[in-house]
Amino acid sequence: MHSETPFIDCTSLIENRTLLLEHVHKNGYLYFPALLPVDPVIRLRQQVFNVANQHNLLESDSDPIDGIRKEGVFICEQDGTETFRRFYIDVQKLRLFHALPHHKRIIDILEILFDSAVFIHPRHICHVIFPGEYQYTTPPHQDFHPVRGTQDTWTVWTPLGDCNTELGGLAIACGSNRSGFLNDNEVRSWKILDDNTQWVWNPFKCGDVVMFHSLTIHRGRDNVTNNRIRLATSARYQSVNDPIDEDALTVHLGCARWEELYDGWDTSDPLKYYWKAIDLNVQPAYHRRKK
Ligand SMILES: O=C(O)CCC(=O)C(=O)O
Repeated sequence: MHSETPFIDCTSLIENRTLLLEHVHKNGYLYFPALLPVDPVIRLRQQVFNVANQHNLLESDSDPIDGIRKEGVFICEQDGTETFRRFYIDVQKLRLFHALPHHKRIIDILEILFDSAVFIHPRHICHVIFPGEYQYTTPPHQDFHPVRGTQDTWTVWTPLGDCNTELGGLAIACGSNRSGFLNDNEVRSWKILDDNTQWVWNPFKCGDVVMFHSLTIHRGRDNVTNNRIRLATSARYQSVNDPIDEDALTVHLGCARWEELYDGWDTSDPLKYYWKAIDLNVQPAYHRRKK
């Protein structure tokens, strides 16, 4: 059990860039309770769980919005099963999943933070966390390792629904951004995280949002419920002027091509390929260069 203190509410800092930057430098995160209106967040929750239901992952006599997993069913991003892949592609096809990270309330804050126009990476993640099997709980990590491009990339983590102690959620190692870029294996294995690490976490309400720097160490918390699935999304943002890794412009996990995801969307939907109209400094994919 790790000691945790609650997030500091940063709402009052939004109008003052100097205070915002001070908080960011010291803590590595920004926490905004009730930043987003509940309606689109709940609608996305409903849509993702409807997809889960179509894939036979939910208890048959339950209401999909409650996210009750079918007894004995467990899937996760790392398990490499066809069941997960098929489900995840259908989640990635949801237009709202790609539209919600563009919400004005998020972009307005990041514009102040970056002091420039914001570029929204199109590669979004849906965190679908089944209960149990804690070996798959997301270990501590820095997002710069998978994301690359500029270190001044920020992640916005949005729980799709209320998230209590049992459901878990996201915890942040307060101030870990100040340690610089660390050896990924040593972070993931907890080797360089001692007992003095100050973890921040508190229960989340639907509409709350946590933002953190790409060097800030964070982790998922175990979902210790009997049968409830935890849902969250994470999206990444940077100044439009900074370099971006070309893989950040692909679909998460490479599970599909954009053409496949866009198949059922309106032909003239402006959200399709929006990044192609922006003059970006795209770098060759770091992880493919390494292979
Ligand atoms: O939602 C989770 O369980 C983990 C999320 C996470 O690690 C991330 O957004 O990078």
